[in-house]
Amino acid sequence: TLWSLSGSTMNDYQPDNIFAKILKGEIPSHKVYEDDTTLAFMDVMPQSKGHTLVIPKTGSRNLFDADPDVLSDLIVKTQKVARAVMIATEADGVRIAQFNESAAGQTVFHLHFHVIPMYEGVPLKP
Ligand code: DGP
Repeated sequence: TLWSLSGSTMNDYQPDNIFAKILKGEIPSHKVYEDDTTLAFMDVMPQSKGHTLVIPKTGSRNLFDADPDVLSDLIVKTQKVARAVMIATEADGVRIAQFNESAAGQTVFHLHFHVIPMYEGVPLKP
């Protein structure tokens, strides 16, 4: 059986997080894709050339509290964005990353997928 995650701070969505502000237009971003449910924009601290973030327009803290329908849509949109990023950057591959909670490296608590272009022989920036 699975332990219940309810009642933990992991369900806590803070509507004033940076990505919520980007969605509301309160903070500028370099948008690369947008539709009814999803926004993709350039990461301000890119780990490689073309590093892009894909986020749902609805609020989830991370993978744990995300609605399955939102997640399904988000991965399909991430596929679309990853293909476009591959072509635009002429990368040799793409890494998809997603972190949950601080211990795992999550710093912005609005669900997102990283689309990180990879170039043969080029290490990621820290
Ligand atoms: P994570 O560690 O998975 O929570 O990644 C958050 C990413 O968000 C990190 O790579 C840096 C990026 N980031 C933080 N603040 C901003 C911002 O204001 N604008 C943009 N475009 N990206 C941001």
